[in-house]
Amino acid sequence: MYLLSHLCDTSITWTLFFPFSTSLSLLEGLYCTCLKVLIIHHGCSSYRNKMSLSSVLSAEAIDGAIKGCQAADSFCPKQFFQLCGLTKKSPQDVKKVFEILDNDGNGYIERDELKGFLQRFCPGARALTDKEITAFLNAADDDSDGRIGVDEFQALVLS
Ligand SMILES: [Ca+2]
Ligand SMILES: [Ca+2]
Repeated sequence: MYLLSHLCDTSITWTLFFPFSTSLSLLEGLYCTCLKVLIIHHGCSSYRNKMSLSSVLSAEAIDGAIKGCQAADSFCPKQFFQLCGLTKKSPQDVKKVFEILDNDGNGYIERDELKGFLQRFCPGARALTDKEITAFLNAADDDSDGRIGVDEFQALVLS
């Protein structure tokens, strides 16, 4: 990937230095290559985002936490965070997990994102029930705006 982007940068520099000796089709080709590299880069960064959960938590701990709340309405956020090992992590690591759970990246975890909470940890896990989502919000939503901010999430996990 580095090699590709390096190559792309070199091509841009090259066309800047020799703008008139380069044929239009070659420029178009380079433009397409750069676009492709950008697309590949973008794809990789979202892939990295998805992967960083396992860089914070071990697969075994996540598995244990998911197994601990398999039955509907048995999910307890505090217990889940303890079992998956997040309560022992740094505020920065907790923030990383928050950013993964904030699927649309608007800075808050909302009800619909809480519904797929377990699935962010394990794709095959069940959805949270309405009752569990409400209990989750009640436990975390200190300013009562109906969503969980990063401070509220860190406080819930680390307190
Ligand atoms: Ca969100
Ligand atoms: Ca809130």
